[in-house]
Amino acid sequence: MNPAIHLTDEVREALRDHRPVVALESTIISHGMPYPQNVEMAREVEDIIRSHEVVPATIAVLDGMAHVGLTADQLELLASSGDVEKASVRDLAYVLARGVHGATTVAATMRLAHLAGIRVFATGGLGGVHRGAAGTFDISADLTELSRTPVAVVSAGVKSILDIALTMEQLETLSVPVIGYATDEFPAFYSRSSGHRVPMRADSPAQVARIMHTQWGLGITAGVNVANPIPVDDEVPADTIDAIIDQALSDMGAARVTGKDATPYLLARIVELTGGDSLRANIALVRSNAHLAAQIAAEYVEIEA
Ligand code: PSU
Ligand code: MN
Repeated sequence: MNPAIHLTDEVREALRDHRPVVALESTIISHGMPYPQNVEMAREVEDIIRSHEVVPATIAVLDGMAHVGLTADQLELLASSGDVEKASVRDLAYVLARGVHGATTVAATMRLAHLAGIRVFATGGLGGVHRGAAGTFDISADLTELSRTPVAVVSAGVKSILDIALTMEQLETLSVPVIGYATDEFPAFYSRSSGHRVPMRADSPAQVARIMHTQWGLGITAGVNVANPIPVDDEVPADTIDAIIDQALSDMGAARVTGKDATPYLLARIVELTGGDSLRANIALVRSNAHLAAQIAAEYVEIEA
């Protein structure tokens, strides 16, 4: 194993014994939600994964070491310290070499999970093609990473801070299977429907695991995106959230926020503008994704056995 990557005993032993493990990202903790809801969410998601007898592995860079599996104190630090850099794959070497803390995005978490031998990853929302990308070229490296790293990412679709149609097109170009979980429609994060169809559908964790195993058996190294709609009871009505997202985007333009600060700015602004309703929905969908990812990981190790 790479000397810059530290696995907890729990994660190392599970992987050695071919027991299921689910990776979790840390940008969602440090830059995606306010304190203390962020650390409560992080702990709860780990508990959900354990309730399926699956080992959770939250991933982050601490003092220049990539950690796969974190202690309670380390989760607390990521959630509460202002001193954690947002680290996508571009930034990984830079945070590691300087010995600082980095919260890993979907892209960087996929890469480290893959290096550790983990196949399944649960999160909330993927990055994608931003609205206005034709002018700004702002397309998340999450999509690049999905095109080249064989990890299945369970998410709730993408929120409409992104251009959903262009994100779907880009995923097709990058040869990333997008599997609707028990749905024919690509979910829009806060709502179950986006008006865009998914190209594929699975109705059980075993079906998802079968697609993963088949794809990687062919030597196709792309990841897989499992699009799991937010539970019905937790949905935020589309027209409510759309107006708020438009407001947040226009505030971002006025504040001249660009680059890696764009997504964290928008997420925080949406929480403010909804008075916390968006945060409750966000936490609910992460929980639901954790349940599904744990079940997929359990099925996947059965197939590999
Ligand atoms: N979308 C969310 N919550 C998040 C993110 C996206 O609803 O926390 C985070 C994830 O870590 C994702 C990253 O990988 O933002 C994408 O950032 P960027 O657009 O800069 O690639
Ligand atoms: Mn970007």
